[in-house]
Amino acid sequence: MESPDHIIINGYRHNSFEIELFSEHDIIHKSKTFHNWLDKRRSVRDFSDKAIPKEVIENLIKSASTAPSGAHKQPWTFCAVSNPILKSKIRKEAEIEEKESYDNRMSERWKKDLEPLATDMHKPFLDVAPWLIIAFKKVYEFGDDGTKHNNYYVNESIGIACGMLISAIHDAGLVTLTHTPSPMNFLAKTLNRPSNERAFLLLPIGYPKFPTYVPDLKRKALDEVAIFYE
Ligand code: IYR
Repeated sequence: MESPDHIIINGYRHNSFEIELFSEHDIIHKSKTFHNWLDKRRSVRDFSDKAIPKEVIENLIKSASTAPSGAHKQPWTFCAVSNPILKSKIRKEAEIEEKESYDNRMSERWKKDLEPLATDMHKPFLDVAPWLIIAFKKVYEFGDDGTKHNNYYVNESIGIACGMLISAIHDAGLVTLTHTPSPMNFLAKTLNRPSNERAFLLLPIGYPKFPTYVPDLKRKALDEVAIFYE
């Protein structure tokens, strides 16, 4: 007997959804292959200025926007900046905040923890990378009458979307960095965002500079990050 292509629940249409069912052998292989590939991702701070077509950035943002979100509100706006004047302005503003952070806001312990990464207040990648994506979270939406409606699980939702964006960037053969100049409220002003949006994460995107150097970091082993209750 054939299943209907949709049913009505609570008065709303629910479409039939099909996902290909793989054998146990295949799911072991697929999950292993995915991990091997994802494990090759590294945060990169040195970018090539080689151009990236806008279409690539559009596809990356479309991938990020497939993320699950609280009540499917998709509470995010991704601002993609390639304009060199705007990138320079963002760099200048970010470096003002970073200087203050490194000089006065961050604890000695924090700076010590960052030593292996060799970061400092200088952020040349904000000029050099061909694109910057700034993810804004939408804390609330405006109703038709101008009333404000809070969104749900906003941090979780945009965090997941950014994780998917990072995976999509890696899959495209490009590199990125999760940059969080702090405080980052200057970004809403510079990019002219409405009052319901707050900057969440800034991701420069491009090819890496060649040769590329990244810190010699190890990832935690499975038994350090997982506990099984069987
Ligand atoms: N936002 C600063 C400092 C910084 C903080 C953490 I936690 C990092 O993992 C890396 C950097 C900067 O971008 O330099």
